[in-house]
Amino acid sequence: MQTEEHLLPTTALEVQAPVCQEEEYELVYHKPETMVDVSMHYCPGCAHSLVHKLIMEVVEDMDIQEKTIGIAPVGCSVFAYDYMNIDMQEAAHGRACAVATAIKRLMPEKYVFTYQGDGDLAAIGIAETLHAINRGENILIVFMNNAVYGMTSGQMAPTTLAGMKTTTSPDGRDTSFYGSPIKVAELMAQLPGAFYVTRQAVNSANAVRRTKKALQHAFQYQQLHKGTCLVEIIGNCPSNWKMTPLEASKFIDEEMVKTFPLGDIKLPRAEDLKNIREEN
Ligand SMILES: Cc1ncc(C[n+]2csc(CCOP(=O)(O)OP(=O)(O)O)c2C)c(N)n1
Ligand code: SF4
Ligand SMILES: [Mg+2]
Repeated sequence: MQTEEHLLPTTALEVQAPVCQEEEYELVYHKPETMVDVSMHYCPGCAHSLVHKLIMEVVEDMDIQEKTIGIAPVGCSVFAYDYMNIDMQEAAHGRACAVATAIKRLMPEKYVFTYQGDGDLAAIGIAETLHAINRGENILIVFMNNAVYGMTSGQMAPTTLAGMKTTTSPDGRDTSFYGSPIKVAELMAQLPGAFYVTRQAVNSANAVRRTKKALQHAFQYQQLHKGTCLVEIIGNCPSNWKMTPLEASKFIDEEMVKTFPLGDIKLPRAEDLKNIREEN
């Protein structure tokens, strides 16, 4: 009896698969060694995963894995400590800046950063954040602003846009009743302890590159002990915004940036940057 192989046309059997040599390929992507090699729990297209990677790329590029301590928040990114392969400490909701203050004061040679959402930082944690920056704590605050409480199913946050529908503002945020969205970066930049404040996004390739640059600068500035760095990042929440990731990216360009314009808000003075050293 004939096998299926015998029934195949001979030409199909003669086609040789190309032999690929690894060195012929250009490496265009690698997962930083500073990340744990596990799947993340985030929804598809969520900005949290991308920003985790950017932070960990900077830590890898600067070769400071052993010297970096991150503070994880409460919110969708509560498990950041499972993904970032560095020393991490979980903080209660809103308390990351207070925890970071203690760690940095005890170990001033470490690079210390908090990673916080807008519910965490701008609602329950706004007092801790403001006081830490006012004191000029030498920490980096990475502030993920996605305009909702993502983890708890999309309630209105202090940063929810005027008119934006959320589960607790089903007719759209009425600013005469709830107040206007808080512009955290502009507010905090007023404080004397703020050294570097910028607002970036990650909804396009260029925006991702700029965000990585901002994070790089903020980590380097920590060597100077001259105050707090705040990198606000306009994130997204496709699930609670009820959009596809592509629609969410468009929404950022068309709506979010009207309230939260991107760019540097407070830059260090040139004379303050003289003593930055290359870590690697
Ligand atoms: C003291 C306290 N209050 C409230 C909660 C409930 N809670 C958990 S996550 C969250 C909001 C998180 O939103 P955000 O910080 O914006 O993070 P996202 O999930 O959007 O990334 C709240 C209110 C809690 N865990 N602890
Ligand atoms: S609920 Fe929103 S913020 Fe949370 S993981 Fe999903 S998309 Fe990201
Ligand atoms: Mg949020």
